[in-house]
Amino acid sequence: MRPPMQRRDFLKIAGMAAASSRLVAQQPQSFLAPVGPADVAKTDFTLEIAPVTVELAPNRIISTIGYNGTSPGPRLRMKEGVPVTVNVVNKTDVPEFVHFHGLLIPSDVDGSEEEGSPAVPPHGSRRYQFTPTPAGTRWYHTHTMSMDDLHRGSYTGMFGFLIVEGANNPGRYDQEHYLALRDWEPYFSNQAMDNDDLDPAGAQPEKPAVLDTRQPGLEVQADIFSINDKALGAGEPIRVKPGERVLFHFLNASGIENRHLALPGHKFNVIALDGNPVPTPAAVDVLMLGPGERIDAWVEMNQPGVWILGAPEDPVREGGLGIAIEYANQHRTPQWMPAPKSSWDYTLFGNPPGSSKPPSQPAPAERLDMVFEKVPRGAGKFNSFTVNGKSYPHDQEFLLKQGARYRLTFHNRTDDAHPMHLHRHQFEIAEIYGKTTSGVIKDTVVVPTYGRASVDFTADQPGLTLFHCHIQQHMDYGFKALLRYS
Ligand SMILES: [Cu+2]
Repeated sequence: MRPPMQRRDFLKIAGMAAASSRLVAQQPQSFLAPVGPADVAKTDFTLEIAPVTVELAPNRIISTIGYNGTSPGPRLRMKEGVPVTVNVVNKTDVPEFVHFHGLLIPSDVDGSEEEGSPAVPPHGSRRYQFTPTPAGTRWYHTHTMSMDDLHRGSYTGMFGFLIVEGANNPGRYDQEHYLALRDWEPYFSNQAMDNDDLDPAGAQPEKPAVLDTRQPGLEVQADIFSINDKALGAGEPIRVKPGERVLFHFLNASGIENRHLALPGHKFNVIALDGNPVPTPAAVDVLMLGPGERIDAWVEMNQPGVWILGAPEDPVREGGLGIAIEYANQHRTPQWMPAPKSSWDYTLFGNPPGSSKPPSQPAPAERLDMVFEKVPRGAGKFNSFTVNGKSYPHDQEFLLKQGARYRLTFHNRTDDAHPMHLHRHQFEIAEIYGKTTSGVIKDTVVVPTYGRASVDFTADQPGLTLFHCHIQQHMDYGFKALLRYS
């Protein structure tokens, strides 16, 4: 570890007036700048990886790595089925990978070292060419390992929305906003805050009879948060009028923690999960997004006032995870009210149980089971993780027959809820929280603490396929597996 005084990244300069005024001059444009040419679907893109500064608030300036001088990076808007070229220019001293999350594309352009995608060399460039599919809210981000370096991988500012335009019709809306949730200046802690208590405390079928009481390792934590590039209170509010319907595209771009969101007095009408329209749109008080997940939801603006759309947990919201929603002609400090007690439940959005709608596919005959376990301090100061008792890469464990449909069952024997991501494929949630469902198509699912979940997918994307926890530290210390086509 480098001594703190030599850290170039995540430079906290609160109170250093002279330095901050110099850095303010370099601040990147707001992510929600007026819609311009960048918002038109294109076929050629350039992403330049280089140091950036992010002014979260006037006294909170972060120095990190970003794309095209900003963090989040530019919103990439592509058309489904129309081939694109993404030129990635790496102006840093280390190899980089750009992963296109949620797209069904070949291994060599997926942007994962494990799958054999070539790196973008230091001070070099690489061209990714692929045909974007399916339509929906996707995103792109670095896919390097961080290990014990909190200035690499998903701790940096290298992330952005990627929109694949298709025929999906989100319905009528008056405004549209893309909001990415982030944390900054992470550090190691043995007091990691647990924000998972808003989730179903019900079925814990994988809870061991005797719990592991060994001292756990250091985990990554953060106290500074933002939505896009602004901490709560520092950016422009979202200005609305009574009766407007506002469509939000949320992304949890954190590499650390599952997050919740609420807007006092309003409900979120969830229409898509991970960019895929859900069979049963439903209104909820609180959203939950694991790292990597997206939610598209519209809100009917029918409670005039000035409100905070933000994290229900006070330290997280007060640390910056929020944005003001300001109704016309309302002038006051943004208000927060505790959200009604609520459990996030993916099955709410599935085909209704007992409905005449059949599951979208019959239950697959092919089964793969994965048991997730945590080894306290299995990696020195840090915990390590195993899948089926073994560490990565599971050479012969997970062999896929092309064209077959699989049921993948996750047994989470750890005391954490993990956002599990399958590259280059989408899966349908079949069972979670002890309930069965169908029709919810995702690429990332949060498997509850000591919980079990089953997902079905068709092996129709030949090539190495990475499967991993989207919490950076967990992935780096073993929480991943490589699926191979036989
Ligand atoms: Cu995890």
